[in-house]
Amino acid sequence: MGGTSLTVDEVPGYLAGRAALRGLVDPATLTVAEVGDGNLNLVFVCADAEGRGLVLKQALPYVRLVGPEWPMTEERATREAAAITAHCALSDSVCRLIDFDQERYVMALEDLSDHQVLRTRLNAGGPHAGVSELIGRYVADVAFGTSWLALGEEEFRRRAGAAINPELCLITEDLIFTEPYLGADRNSVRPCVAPLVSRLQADQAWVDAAMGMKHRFLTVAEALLHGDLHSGSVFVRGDGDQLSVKAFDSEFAFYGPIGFDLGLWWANLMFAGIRAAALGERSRAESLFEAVGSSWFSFRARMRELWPTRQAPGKYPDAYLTAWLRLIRQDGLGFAGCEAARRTIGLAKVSDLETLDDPEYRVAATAMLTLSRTLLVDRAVLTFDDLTRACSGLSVSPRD
Ligand code: SR1
Ligand code: MG
Repeated sequence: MGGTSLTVDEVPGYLAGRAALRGLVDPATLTVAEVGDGNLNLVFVCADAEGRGLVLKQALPYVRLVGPEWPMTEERATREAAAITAHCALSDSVCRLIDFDQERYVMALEDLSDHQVLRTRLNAGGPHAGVSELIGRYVADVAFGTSWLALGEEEFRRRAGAAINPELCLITEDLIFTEPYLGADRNSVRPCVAPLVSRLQADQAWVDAAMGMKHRFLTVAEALLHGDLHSGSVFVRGDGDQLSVKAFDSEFAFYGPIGFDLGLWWANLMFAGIRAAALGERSRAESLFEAVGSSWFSFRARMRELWPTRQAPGKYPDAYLTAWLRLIRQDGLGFAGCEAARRTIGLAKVSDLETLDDPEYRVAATAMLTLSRTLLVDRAVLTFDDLTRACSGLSVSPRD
């Protein structure tokens, strides 16, 4: 029964008809707003007169950003529901799934209206202390918990087989790993950085490194990833002891290289930091660049904590973890380089850059493309201190 999109007016009746939902909110006093501002889905925020709420997310049979001319399987909702279920069992930093309607591809999700999207908070200059550490821990929890180390090899392969997501992975393969480097009609940049993009696309070291990351993305299946872990896929509320961080929107989930989730996260911190720097907020920029390393150290610490819980210690000595972490870190840096390029050049850009005026945009986009090259080409030797220095050393004053 795919293809029957809900409307705001239909939502109360829909909720009343779902046994799992009708007791959670009062359909008779419901207010409903469609707030989907992502690239793919309908999202309805529902609240009743008593202040109870939930969110419905429905997969459309096409890519919303482009329209019906780009059909897209609604099965992505089934895959997202499965990923949320698996991830919720392993981490508190995940938006909860309440119900899944397999016929209409509608998920009912925990209402996080008291949270805000991290990218919105960062663009407005809001606080981020502690967020990156929690994201590092979340990535470790779901990565380790869905890996062969926690599940055993046979169960791991069964789960990896069940979690394939070819259509959504193809979007990633095209947008993140192909088009920015080889060129595409869907690419666009403002004229002020077009010469730099042309130079990069003629830079064999950059292109080859990106193709190397595409190879990793296509061939490595370590854990059930979020698959699209940028600052628009993270809700935050509060600060300090009251901080709540919840990852959401995991429709791109698949068994892939763990560094992919880290790399997307890192690049999006860099976008936020470069934006801050371009706007003259130097110390805020530094703190965002440092948050890249913070998430890695938190990820690594949690992986080390989980390591003794692996199923077959005799088969996986401690040196295995050391080598594996090195590989994940290198992957993360390379994937960050791809995300830096794709969100600057390709389809589906980031408001961190796109809302800047031309003088600030020029320096910020130039900085992100410069970082992309450093991350990709130097990923095997780059330390987080090097990276912080590289970010901080970039020319990001519009007056430079
Ligand atoms: C056509 S979908 C474009 C992008 O939106 C999602 O957030 C993913 O990042 C995807 O690449
Ligand atoms: Mg998304």
